[in-house]
Amino acid sequence: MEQKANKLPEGFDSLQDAQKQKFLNLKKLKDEGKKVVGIYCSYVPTELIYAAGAIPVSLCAVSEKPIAAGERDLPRNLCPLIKASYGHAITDTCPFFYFSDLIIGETTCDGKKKMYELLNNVKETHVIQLPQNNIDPEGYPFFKEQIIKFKEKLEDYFDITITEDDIRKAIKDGNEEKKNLVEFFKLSSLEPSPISGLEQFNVNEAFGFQYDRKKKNEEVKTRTKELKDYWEKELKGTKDERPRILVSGCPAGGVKDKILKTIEDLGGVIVGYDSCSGLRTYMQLVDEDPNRDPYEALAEKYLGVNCSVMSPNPGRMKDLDYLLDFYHVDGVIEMTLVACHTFNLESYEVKKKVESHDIPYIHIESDYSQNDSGQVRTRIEAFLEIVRDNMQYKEEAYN
Ligand code: BJ8
Repeated sequence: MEQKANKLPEGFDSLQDAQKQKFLNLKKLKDEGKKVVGIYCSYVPTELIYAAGAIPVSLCAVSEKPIAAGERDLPRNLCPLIKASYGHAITDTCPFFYFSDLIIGETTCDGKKKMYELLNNVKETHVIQLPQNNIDPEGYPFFKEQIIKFKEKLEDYFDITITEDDIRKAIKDGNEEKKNLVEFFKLSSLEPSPISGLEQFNVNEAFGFQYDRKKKNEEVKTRTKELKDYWEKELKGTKDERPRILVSGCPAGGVKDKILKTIEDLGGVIVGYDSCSGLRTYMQLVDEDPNRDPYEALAEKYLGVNCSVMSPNPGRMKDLDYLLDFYHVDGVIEMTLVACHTFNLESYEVKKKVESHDIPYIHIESDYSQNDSGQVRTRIEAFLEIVRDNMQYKEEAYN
């Protein structure tokens, strides 16, 4: 049956060209009858959304524009990511929110979970309850039950049945995608890195808006191969003096230019991310053992996301040990968003961990505005000098 074409939202004309294209791709799928589910977090098992025949889209907002609208209902001293996400929703200026049939929230930080209560007045929002940490074994059966409830919500809402086979297939496809992305994120462990961290961030973001999973896998593999070949032919055996930086902390989409671009403009190279934007998110696969309960396997994978909302959160420190060595990191810049209490508090432990590797560390707390861009630039510039001095000192000491 032919589907009725969907309307364009009012704010469509003001979108950037790349945004328009992503949106038009999604609109085409909606016009063909595809269902869309909006999500905000790495704890949401997207396998179930695919198993429901729907497309998951990430709704975390990265623009300063909708914040003023968000502050009409939300307190001003809240994280910009939450205010911008909510502001977009109430002003209907996020094309992806506009086309989402259902929204999935999760009880991560206090700000997000309370925001979801209000968001439910704008569009139906189902909230997945998370345990407080991922080290207490009792959390896993609890989270497994939440995953089953999430599946039942999708079945009810879309009036469908999701079979175990659907879920197992989605797990298999998801693992394939994760493996390809891991290879892509491994590229920057090469010396010199064949890709800038900003480009890596942008490419990963663009992959997120490729809704055809087969095509996406092909694109990831092709781009990885191109870069690997480039390294073999042009870079292998050459020396790169740029400090290798790991960016840690909150999602960085809203401070991409202010922080990520500045690091690289000032002569650093971002080689990895200890955040929801990098290797860490894709490293753990979902167990495909046919004898294993798939909900249990999903619970194990997704509770393994070592976000600062977990308390305590020793897994992040283990991830850091791995990432610092794997990417041969020279310096760590931790970026936290203003009013993100969990990441801001955890920065104390991150600093200790990084410095135990004899690697310089700096913590920059910022928001989506440009008010502090001069100050941020000066701090990054000074930090890179410290990192360079440390690199030189180590080279002299060990050679
Ligand atoms: S798994 S990082 S996507 S919660 S909204 S916690 S910045 S105060 S986004 Fe996140 Fe999931 Fe964790 Fe990743 Fe802080 Fe702001 Fe809360 Fe935030």
